[in-house]
Amino acid sequence: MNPRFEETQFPIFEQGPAGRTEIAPGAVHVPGWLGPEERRELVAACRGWATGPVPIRRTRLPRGGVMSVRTVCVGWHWQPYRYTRVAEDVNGAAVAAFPDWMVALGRRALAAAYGDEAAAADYTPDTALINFYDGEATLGMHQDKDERSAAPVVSLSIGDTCVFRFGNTENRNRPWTDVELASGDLFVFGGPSRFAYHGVPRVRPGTGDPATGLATGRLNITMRVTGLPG
Ligand code: MD6
Ligand code: FE
Repeated sequence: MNPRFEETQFPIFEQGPAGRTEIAPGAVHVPGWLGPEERRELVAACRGWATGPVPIRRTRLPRGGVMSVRTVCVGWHWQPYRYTRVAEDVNGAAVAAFPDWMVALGRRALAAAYGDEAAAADYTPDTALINFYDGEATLGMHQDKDERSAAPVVSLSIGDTCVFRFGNTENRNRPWTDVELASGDLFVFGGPSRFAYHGVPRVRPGTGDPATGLATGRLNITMRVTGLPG
């Protein structure tokens, strides 16, 4: 087939409409959105951030628990339940800068999910949480509400497939929809779904693609707009 077929038929989407699923209003799943080269580049970039200036670690929770997911941040450092420039709860270092190429990637992701080029051009994420899941790691149902902005969250997954549980905006219980997020998938959370509860009840070890450079586990990158000054 003409390799430019999708581009010429559906100029505003990076995949044809069949490649996007609206899970709820404003919540869009685009399977396989990241190409092989982009997956490798993201894995390499995340490996770099994992070593410093603030090393990847399990986030401590205020009541004494520890998250099973390992996290490193860029742009702003997240700890429950606020953003700072300095990681007081880790080593006191300032987090790595949010790179311009990631702003561009976030804009392309928004355009692919919503097909709204104007909204995409306006989107300027300033922080990303990078989560690494081993085979046992899970993430409880939560809302992303520490940002002072209702701009969408862009989520990229690489490596092992997980079950992503997408709930409602009222509480952490049903109704929810379970979505399989596989390597290369894009998920965008915005509009009426921006404050929906969501979580990761399980990953599926051994389902990833080692060609990304990630032999085991799952990498998830969520870009956000903090709404914080400078
Ligand atoms: C994850 N992601 O997929 C965890 N939050 O590993 C999130 O918590 C998340 O994927 C907001 C929007 C998209 C997400
Ligand atoms: Fe979240």
